[in-house]
Amino acid sequence: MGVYDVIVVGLGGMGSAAAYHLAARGVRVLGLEKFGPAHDRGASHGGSRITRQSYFESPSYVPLLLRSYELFDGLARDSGRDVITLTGGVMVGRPDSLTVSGSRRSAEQWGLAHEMLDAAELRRRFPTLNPEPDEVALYEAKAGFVRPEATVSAHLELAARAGADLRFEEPMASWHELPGGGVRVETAAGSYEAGRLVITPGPWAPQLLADLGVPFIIERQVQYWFQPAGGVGPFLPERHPIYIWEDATGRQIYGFPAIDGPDGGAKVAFFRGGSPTTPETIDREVHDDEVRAMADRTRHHLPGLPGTFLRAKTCLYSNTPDEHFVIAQHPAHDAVTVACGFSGHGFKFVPVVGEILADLATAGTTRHPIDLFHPSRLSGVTS
Ligand code: PYC
Repeated sequence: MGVYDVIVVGLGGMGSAAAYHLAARGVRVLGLEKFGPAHDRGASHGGSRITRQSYFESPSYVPLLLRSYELFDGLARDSGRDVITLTGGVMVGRPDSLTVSGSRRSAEQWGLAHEMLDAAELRRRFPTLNPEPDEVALYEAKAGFVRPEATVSAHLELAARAGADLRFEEPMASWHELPGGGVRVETAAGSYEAGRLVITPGPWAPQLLADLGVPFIIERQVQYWFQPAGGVGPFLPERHPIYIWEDATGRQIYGFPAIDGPDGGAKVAFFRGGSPTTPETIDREVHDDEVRAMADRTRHHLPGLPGTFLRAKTCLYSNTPDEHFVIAQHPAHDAVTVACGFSGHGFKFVPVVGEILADLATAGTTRHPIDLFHPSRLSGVTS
C-alpha cells in the first residue's frame, strides 16, 4: 500500500482536476473512483459543455472563469487533447430576462468584450436563429464549448504521469478522521490513510456529504442530438455559436453547433426543469414525448434544426437551493475538503476548481474568491 498525503474520492470532472493539481505540486495522491475513467453515470459526459465569461448567474464567477480559461489552454497544451473550442456564443431573450440582463451585468462589471445585438442583427449574423422582434442577444466571442470526457481523461493522464495512484471501480465504503489527525478511507479492496481527504461526489453528494446539511436536489436532465433538416453546413462551428435562449416563460434551452462532423448532429437541451431523482433510480430511457417537447421548443428558435432526431442521453445535475456551488473545507471535519452542488453549470470551472481544491487541501486557504460557495449559507434552508 502506498503512502499518501491526500485521498481524492470521486474522479469525475472536479476530482480528476484536483488529483492532477495536487500531483503536479508533488503531493502524494490516491484517487478513488466508483466507475471507470471518464464514465457516463454522473455529470461529466455528453461530448460538450458550454463555456462563457459574461456570466448571468453572478459576476462573482468571472474571476474564476478567467483563470479556468487559462488552465484549459494549459491542459490542451500539456495533454495534446482537444478540450476547449471558442465558437462565440449568444445569450438570447428579452432585454430584462435573467439570461440577457445578468450576462450584460457581468460583462459590464468586468469589462468583458461583448456586443448587444437586436433581433434583426442577430438574424443577419446567424441566419439559423429566429428571434422574436422583442428579443435581443449578448454576443461574446470568447464563448464556446469544452469537451467533458476529454477534459477528465486529460486530467487523469496528467495526474498519473505526475505520480498519482488512481484506482477505478473502487468505491469508498466509509471514511473517518483519525484521533491523531488525518483520515482513513475504507473500500472493498483495502484501507488507506492520508493527511487529508478531498470529496468530489457529483450526484452522490446526498449520500456522501449528508452531514453538510445542504438540501441537494439531484435532477434528471436529457441532452438531445438532432440532424439539421437542410444539411449541417450552417450549423458548423465556424458559422454557428453556442447559445442559451430564455423564452417569455423564463425557461432556458441551450445548444451547440454541429461539433462532431457531418453526421453527428447538433446538441440541444433544456436548462433545468427536470425531475428529481437519484443516481440509483434515474430513468435512463428517453421517451417520445420528451423528444417531441425538445424538438418543438428548438423549432421555435432554430427552425432548421430539429430535422431528424438522432439520439439522447440522460445526465444528472446536483442542485443547491440557490444554484451556487459548494466549495469549502468541511465545517465539521478539519481534514476534509469538499466540492459539490455544481447545479448544472459547473463543468467550465473544472480546471480552476481543481486548483482551488489543491490549495485548500495543502494550505487550508486559496487566493481564489470562493466565499459565495460556503455551505453555511444553506444550512437550515429547505429545498
Ligand atoms: O453551464 O453554461 C452552462 C450551461 C448552460 C446550460 C447548461 N449549462
